[in-house]
Amino acid sequence: MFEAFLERLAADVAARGGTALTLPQGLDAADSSRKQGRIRSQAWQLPGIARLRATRLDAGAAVQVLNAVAYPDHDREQPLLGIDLLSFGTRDKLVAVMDFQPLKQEPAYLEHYLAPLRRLQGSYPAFAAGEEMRSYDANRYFSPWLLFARGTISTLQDPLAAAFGQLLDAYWAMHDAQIPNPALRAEVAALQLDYDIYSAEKDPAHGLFCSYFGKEWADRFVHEFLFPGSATPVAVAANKGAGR
Ligand code: BLA
Repeated sequence: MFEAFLERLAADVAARGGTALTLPQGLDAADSSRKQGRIRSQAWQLPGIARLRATRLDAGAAVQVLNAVAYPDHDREQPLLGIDLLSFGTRDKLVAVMDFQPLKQEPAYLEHYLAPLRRLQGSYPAFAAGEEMRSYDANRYFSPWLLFARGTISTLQDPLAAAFGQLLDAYWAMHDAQIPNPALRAEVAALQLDYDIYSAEKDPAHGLFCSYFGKEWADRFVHEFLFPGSATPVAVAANKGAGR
């Protein structure tokens, strides 16, 4: 089911004039030597978006994933687009998170950028049940109106398919309404860097990557592809300072 979602995302990227970015050697695809599983990733640049990345993990009925993040150009302080969809077929379990991930938590910022997401959440009660976060801090780079559910595939798959398309439409509409401001560059760059460092530290997927593709590949994937800001010298120095 997530393959159709990825196709929809890729079609939107193409319609917006996106161009493919080159991935670090060996991170565009990997096959598990331990269990049945294949991971594939792509990234694009498009007008106003410095980097949109997307990953599909296909491990048959055990687990299916679509994960994607859009990083706007630094002259835009708008939220990142964040998507994390996981389905565990053998357990009839689905976890879906879709958000406009805010760089700031100030009420004026949230009201300005998140009104469309708030409306969308209002139309999908299944994704507005206040599902609890265990590894992330819900107040850091997540919005109060994110679409988030853990439940069965049978109950969530139809609303998810409908909500996914509407989420993309809403994100592009918000994106198109922004006027870039070069004065924002330094601040937005610093906030996006912090997002990468924080996300690399908290991402609950590392264990899953290790179990399929080994620790060495998993570490590279997290720091060089998913959250490349977490591999910059400033991030490495910060982590050393924190004793990690
Ligand atoms: C949760 N994401 C999870 C979990 C896994 C992944 C295994 C735990 C499942 C659970 O909580 O029930 C898996 N994350 C992945 C995989 C990739 C990944 C396979 O990045 C592969 C690329 N996570 C994101 C983004 C968002 C996000 C962009 O990467 C934003 C929408 C959210 N994932 C997110 C949240 C949870 C989650 C909020 C619940 C974690 C928690 O309870 O704190």
